[in-house]
Amino acid sequence: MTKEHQLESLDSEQVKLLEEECIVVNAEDEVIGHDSKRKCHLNENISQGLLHRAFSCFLFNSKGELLLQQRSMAKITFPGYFTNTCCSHPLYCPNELEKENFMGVKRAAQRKLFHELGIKAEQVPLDDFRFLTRIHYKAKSNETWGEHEIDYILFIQRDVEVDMQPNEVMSYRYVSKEELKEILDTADANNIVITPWFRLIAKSFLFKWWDILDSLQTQVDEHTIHRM
Ligand code: DMA
Ligand code: MN
Repeated sequence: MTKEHQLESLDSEQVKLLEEECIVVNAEDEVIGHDSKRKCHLNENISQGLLHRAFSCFLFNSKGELLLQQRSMAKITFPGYFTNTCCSHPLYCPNELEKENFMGVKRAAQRKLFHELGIKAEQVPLDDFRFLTRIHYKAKSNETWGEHEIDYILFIQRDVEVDMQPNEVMSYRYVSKEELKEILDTADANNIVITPWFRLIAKSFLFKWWDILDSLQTQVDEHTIHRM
């Protein structure tokens, strides 16, 4: 199948979003340019080293449960996969490029929590997001599409109202630590798929930070980029 044919069979709303302008970075997360979401996610460019900036947001309610989502089947990368609350990319615009206090990625997270899950901005104030660290990872979704990102990990604890957007999200649920461990351990047997970045973060940082949601400021690491 040619690339043109593959594009024709993709969801039209998701194809429009491929025109978004992502922030292109080097391995030290310095901005070196910008390119379309489409170009940034084609394996043929990733194999040449193209790398972009992203965020992964983890939202907890006041009971300390984590909001999980299952990606819609319309998503071009990792359709139907279970993952953390919300992921996407800060865009190449002054608002979302701002480095000070991680404002750029926080604004992107606020924008996408609304776009994917209908969570209103006033329920997730920018100052409530905690930046924790950055990871650098690469993962193929299929032969054509994949991820290669410097991913900013953001936590937030707020009770919110969810009104999911079905083109983005197939389902969502809150889970306790024990429930999430069970989901991760039994995924293969139950034929459910978990996004590679969520698996990486769950293996490394998630549970230790989940234990101390009230004192995350002690965990902030502005300097390290974890290569995973
Ligand atoms: C991209 O997420 C970001 C990470 C950390 C994988 P995504 O594919 O959900 O982005 P978008 O919602 O913009 O398509
Ligand atoms: Mn990406």
